[in-house]
Amino acid sequence: MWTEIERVIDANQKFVVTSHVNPDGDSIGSALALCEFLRARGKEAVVMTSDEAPMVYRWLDPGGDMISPATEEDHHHITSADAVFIVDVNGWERLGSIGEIIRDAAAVKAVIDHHPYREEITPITVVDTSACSTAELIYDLITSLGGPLSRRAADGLYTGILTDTGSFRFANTSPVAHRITSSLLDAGVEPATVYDLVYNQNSEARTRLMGKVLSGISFAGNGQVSWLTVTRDMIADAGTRPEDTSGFVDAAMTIAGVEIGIIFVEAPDNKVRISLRSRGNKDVNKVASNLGGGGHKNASGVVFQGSIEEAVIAVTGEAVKAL
Ligand SMILES: [Mn+2]
Repeated sequence: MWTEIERVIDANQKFVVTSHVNPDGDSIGSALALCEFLRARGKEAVVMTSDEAPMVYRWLDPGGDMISPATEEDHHHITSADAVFIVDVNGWERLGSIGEIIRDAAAVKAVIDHHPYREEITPITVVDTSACSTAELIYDLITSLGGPLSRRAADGLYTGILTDTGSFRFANTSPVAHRITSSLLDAGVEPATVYDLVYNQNSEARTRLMGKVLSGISFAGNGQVSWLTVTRDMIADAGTRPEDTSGFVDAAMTIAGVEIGIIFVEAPDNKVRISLRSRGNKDVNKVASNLGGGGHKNASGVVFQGSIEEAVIAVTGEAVKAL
């Protein structure tokens, strides 16, 4: 599986490792672990992303040398690189502003991902949708090539598996994921510390906003659809930002009997950002697709043009039909 990737590593000296827009635990953890591995092999390597990495993942980069967000002055890393590794994504448009620079660069490109195949960026592509995370694939790469697996790389890979499996709750939590996790603990990862650093970092303001949002929860379809609404005023009054609502939708899914949970977040220009979650066979990808959005069966999103009231009517109507 790794023959071609190994050839790319052996044949080149200067590397850029990049990933998708809106970086998450898996994209950042995987990219940093791969970068660490390349450096341990005597290569020059740097991690670069179009969008800024969330604060909760900054501890994975104690040297602060991850370039995130990348500006125009950083593009020379790409134009002068021998090879670019693209991880946790396999579509050009999901690479953001640096996608075009990478496309035009002379560097060899290689993709390592676990998302369903979208388009060919390069013939050197390893996509395995059976992997719980890209971190699982990077772990396999590092160990298949004989290491080394440093403590820092292990922290990145553990963070990737932790976040992409929803803290070992989602259906992708496989025996392989647990076996790799076991090796990562052997390499020194401290699970309680990582969990605190990633998840127990809410601000007081976000927690108060969450209280307000949760107290307004509504239901349809005999209690099988629940939804939360967040107006721009609520976000501003709490002294928070729209991204502080991330994760709120999961609270809607903790209620017994709820099959589909939805959050409506009012955005500028008469738009509403909507996230949907579902259990089992309830397909919220279909709900989102019918309204011009998309995603996976159990997690999807839509940007709705209209008021929050109009969005609630349209989306909950589709959600009830999907029960
Ligand atoms: Mn991932």
